[in-house]
Amino acid sequence: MKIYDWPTGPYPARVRIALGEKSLQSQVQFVTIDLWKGEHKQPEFLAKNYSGTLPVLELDDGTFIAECTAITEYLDALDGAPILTGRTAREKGVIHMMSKRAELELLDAVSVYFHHATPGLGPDVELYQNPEWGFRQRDKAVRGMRYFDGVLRRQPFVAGEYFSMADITVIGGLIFAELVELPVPAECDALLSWYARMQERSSVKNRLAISEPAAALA
Ligand code: GTS
Repeated sequence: MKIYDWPTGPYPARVRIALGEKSLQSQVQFVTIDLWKGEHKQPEFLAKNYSGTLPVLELDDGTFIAECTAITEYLDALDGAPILTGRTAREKGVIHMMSKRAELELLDAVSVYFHHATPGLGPDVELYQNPEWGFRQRDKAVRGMRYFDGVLRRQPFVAGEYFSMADITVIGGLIFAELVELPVPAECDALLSWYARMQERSSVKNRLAISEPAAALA
């Protein structure tokens, strides 16, 4: 399998964490697409993913799978023992709902803030910006942080009792928030202590190391 990504990107982080959780790192070859040069908007890449976003998984039969949720579902199903996307119908429904909510209320909102109300990827890549929309989405993201803080006051993980894709999506949101210097409100102590715990997981800690050549890791 190949994964096209930008190693430090928050969305790519989601798939890198999923690979770590499933111990699939050695089965993937990474191809870097330079976001800052706009390589993801060039026809060669758009032919792989119409949306012009990263990451994209390419299977050995030439199938391309984009969208972090879809890639995670694929990776999780490979060994017939899903641990990230739910084992029962109930788990699958709740995890999907919470992951979608983490995209809508947090991660995608931070992303819109970055692309619209900050210089984003620079003038050559950001061809249309709407700062007012960006700032609204920034405020939405902070509201999302408060929502997930409330969730994590009641349960240890975003979708309940187990680590899942929904945790990974919130982690992606907080990685992006750090990059754009959007702090989690100090009173969101449940979210902050959950995030400190998440950063101790090896899949999260080692997500950048997994695409380095073996020699560089020695
Ligand atoms: N819905 C997509 C998914 O879940 O995979 C969104 C993917 C996405 O926005 N990826 C970012 C991207 O390609 C990568 S990163 O910002 O996290 O590194 N952004 C570039 C752009 O121009 O939108």
